[in-house]
Amino acid sequence: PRSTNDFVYTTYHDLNSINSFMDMLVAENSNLVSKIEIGKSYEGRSLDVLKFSTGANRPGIWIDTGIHSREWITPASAIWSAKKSTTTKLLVNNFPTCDRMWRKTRKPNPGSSCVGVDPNRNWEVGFGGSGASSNPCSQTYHGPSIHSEPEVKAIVDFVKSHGKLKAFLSIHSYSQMLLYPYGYTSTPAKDQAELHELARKAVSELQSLHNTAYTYGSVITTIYQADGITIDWTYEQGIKYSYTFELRDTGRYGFLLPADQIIPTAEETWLALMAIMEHTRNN
Ligand code: ING
Ligand code: ZN
Repeated sequence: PRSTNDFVYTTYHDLNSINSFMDMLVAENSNLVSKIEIGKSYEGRSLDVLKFSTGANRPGIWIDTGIHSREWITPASAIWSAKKSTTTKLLVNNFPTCDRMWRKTRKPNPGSSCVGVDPNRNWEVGFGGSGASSNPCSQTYHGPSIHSEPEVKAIVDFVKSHGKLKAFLSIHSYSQMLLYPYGYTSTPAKDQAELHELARKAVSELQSLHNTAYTYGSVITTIYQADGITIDWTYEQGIKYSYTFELRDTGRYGFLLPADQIIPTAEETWLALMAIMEHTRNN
């Protein structure tokens, strides 16, 4: 494609194609969109943030997708939302094509033949607790130390240096859930009532489009104890509106969600994102 108008939103794309989408979007909307390289992955790929901004020193909203590589629907939705944002804010990441079900980072583990760390167990808050594994072969291996993964450290540095993020939305798949802190403790977050009510509203907006049902609540009460997760760290950094989405579906296709569900998923998710962004702006 020569422009983001020709880009095919109804299929899953490889990293090259996603990178060229980002560059085209920046070129076409240079007054709104810019690309910031916040670091490099273990395998040396750039970690790029698309920044949607109309003025300096404004508060911001972070959205990450594809931090777990096999969750393909999440960058696909983000691409659609990034395009949509240029006409009415989001981020993409990479995925290896060699193992479609890969989840973790790519860094080798010394002394083990198993590769990678779970980037959703590598964060400081609750690091190393029982809701993560110390076994390098586990899908939820927390890694050798806090923020050991370059992909996690890059986001940590970005969040700290930005200093004004008001919302942090970390998009995963699958299970159709909207989750807020905490995962590491059953002590309710101090903003639990507000986070819960906003989740209810966002989920009801989402369901209004295609009748897709979401459950919602804190991570620990809705799924399971999970230690060292992204949103517990961002919440304790003072980013009140820290949420994780688990997009479609509930298991029929799981990570292998058919491409004909990209647009409906993106469209319904957009409504929930708007509800959270509006509330963030007004509070
Ligand atoms: N599931 C999440 C996982 O990392 C989750 C569930 C979400 C845990 C948010 C903690 C916080 O186990 C997926 N699909 O990655
Ligand atoms: Zn995930």
